Amino acid sequence: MDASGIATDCTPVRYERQGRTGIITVNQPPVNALGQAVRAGLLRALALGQADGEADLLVLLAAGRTFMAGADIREFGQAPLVPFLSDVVAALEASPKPVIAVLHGTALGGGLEVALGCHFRVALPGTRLGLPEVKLGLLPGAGGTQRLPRLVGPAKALEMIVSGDPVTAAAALDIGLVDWLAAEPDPLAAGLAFAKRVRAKGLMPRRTGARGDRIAAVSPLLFSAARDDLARKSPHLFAPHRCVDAVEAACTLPLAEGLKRERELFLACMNSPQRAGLIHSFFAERAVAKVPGLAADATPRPVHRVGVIGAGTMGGGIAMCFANAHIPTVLLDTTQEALDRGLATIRRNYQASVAKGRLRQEEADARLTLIRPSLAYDDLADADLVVEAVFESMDLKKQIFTRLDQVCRPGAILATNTSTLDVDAIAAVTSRPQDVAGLHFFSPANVMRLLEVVRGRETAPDVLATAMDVARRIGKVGVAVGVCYGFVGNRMLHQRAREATALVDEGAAPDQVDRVLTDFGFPMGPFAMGDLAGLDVGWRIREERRKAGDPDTPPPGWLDRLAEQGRYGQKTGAGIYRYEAGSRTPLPDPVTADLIARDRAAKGITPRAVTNQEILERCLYVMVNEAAKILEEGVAARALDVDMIWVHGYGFPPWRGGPLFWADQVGLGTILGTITKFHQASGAKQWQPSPLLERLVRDGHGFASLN
Ligand code: T1G
Repeated sequence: MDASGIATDCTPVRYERQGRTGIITVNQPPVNALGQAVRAGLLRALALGQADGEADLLVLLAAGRTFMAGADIREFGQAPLVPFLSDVVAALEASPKPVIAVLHGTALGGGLEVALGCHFRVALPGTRLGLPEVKLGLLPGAGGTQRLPRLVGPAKALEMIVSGDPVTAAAALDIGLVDWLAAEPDPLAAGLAFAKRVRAKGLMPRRTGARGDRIAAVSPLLFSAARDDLARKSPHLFAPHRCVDAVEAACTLPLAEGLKRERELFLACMNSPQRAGLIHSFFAERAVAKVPGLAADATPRPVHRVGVIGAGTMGGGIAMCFANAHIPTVLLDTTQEALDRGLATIRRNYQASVAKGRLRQEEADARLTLIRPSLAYDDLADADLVVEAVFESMDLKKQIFTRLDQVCRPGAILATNTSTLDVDAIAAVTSRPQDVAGLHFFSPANVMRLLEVVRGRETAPDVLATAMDVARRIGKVGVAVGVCYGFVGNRMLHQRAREATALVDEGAAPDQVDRVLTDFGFPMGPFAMGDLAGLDVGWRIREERRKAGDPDTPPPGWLDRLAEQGRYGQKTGAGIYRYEAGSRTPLPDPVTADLIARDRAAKGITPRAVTNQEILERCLYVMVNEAAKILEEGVAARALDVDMIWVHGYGFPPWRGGPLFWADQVGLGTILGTITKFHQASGAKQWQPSPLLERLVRDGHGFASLN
């Protein structure tokens, strides 16, 4: 009990009074998520505030780095716990005493809905406000779809709720979402200052739910246009369409019925497999940063200066990653012409961002100055980390690492961006294999979020910790993997590509295979992807592997014939598909169909009709089987690591959670049965069922048991 004689501790929510202002403080680290204890604490603290005869108004704020950042996502999928958040919001709105919410950090989801139930809203500098529920396969379920339109109008509300993107404090003031931008950085000082204003003006509670002016006579065209837009942009997603339904209800129903409609739509989203997939992706993306078995005392080494070798597409993109994180970077190549070309590409990329309003000119210029071109290895002498990004030649990489070993200071980390080659073999040419790792970026390196962090046999724990920390600093989803051909992502991709090509050999058309995978939710299918990456890339790798006598690499087929004719894909205007001038839309090409037919004839294959279901099973189940083998070998530590590699590196639909989360939803017994059938029919190695998969099925477990 404090001096005021008021019970002050409703942990994790506290009530106290300063003068005539009741203060409700939420304190539930790390983000003040609105779990059951916080919701119950809020109701108790609110009741204390109402009962406190000395308090004529209330201020609601949060301790720590942010106002409430939403409902507690960990509660989802479990039996709902009272009090419901919507009841807390309703109680705040019904308060006879004015309630002022003071927002700082990230006022998101249920946190912003709590603020919408308050009568006034104050934002501190730097605050971001949003309703990101749609990104979790949900919609604002505590009145946000009904109150936000009443405050900012249905058009702005639709934009915020359907996109899930936050707005800045200044933008929130502009649209009427907040009433005042506080100057001071302290929530309590801001709240007390605004309370004085409310008192001075004699303002009474302004209940958002009671407002009707902004939702009167809204044209139905607003919602039909939103639905048309969604049909084009995200036909697969369930939640965004429900968001439109909910906001439409705000404009067509009284509040009580609108809230009921919102609840129905929220539960429909909660029960959708897409919600499960997106929430798995949310937590998995954070879990991958915690590498199992990495000693807690493995402290990252300081990385203040970086070197990148190779000013080509990958090297230039990688240099941009570091410059974007304000890390000075030396970009090294062998000729001035290569450097000039690389810098010109980087400059073009930055200017394109400026032109799209994504980057201020001065920021683009500052980043460009952080990239210093060089022809001299000596310029890498004081680098803390060097990333080699030259083309896939083991001989060349060994030469480079031999040179780096001579030039770089002791303790510098030497990383290779190889996508398939043996990191241990590269490390072995140096006197410091413990300082060598793989940093496998994905093209375009400055855009794709995935970074496979490859730990070699001798990579030191603190080197792995440093690489994971660098991934975080440059905004990547770093996933630790072991050494094998193709590591995790490309090893699985290789199996999918082989099945896709075999399906065409047997009678499917490339565009049929691609359409099955885009209908599944991939942004593009394997053949359109091949045309984008360049058919010459795979062709050269297959040629190298044929020369090395690899039994796994099939003799040249129609894909090789296309590359031999210089049909590399988009970059040459034709590959598997043809492309009209200036267009990137893949169009079936009779030249390819003819090559396929001739190739089948040469192999004695009579083409057959291939079903879409067979295409889906053969392309995806072969990946699941390969992933199980990868887990068995310890090349990936957890199923969620594999999921995040595919979601962030290969466009696996995030609402499906990743290949292994999806496999659990399909049912491992079903998948194993089909794999066994394919193995019996073909005897092919890739269809040999993984013993791990067989064990999971036998024990009645899913891949989730390996997280
Ligand atoms: N619930 C539970 N845990 C959460 C959480 C949440 N809402 N948000 C973050 N965490 C955990 C996270 O897992 C991590 O845990 C730690 O907090 C730090 O997070 C009814 C239904 C707020 C911008 O979608 O966007 O409200 O790994 O690493 O980079 O209508 O977290 O340390 O163990 O991300 O500084 C809506 C989700 C929920 C916001 C901070 N709200 N969170 O980013 O830290 S649904 C959201 C974020 C809802 C209502 C609906 C970010 C952040 P650990 P972090 P950060």
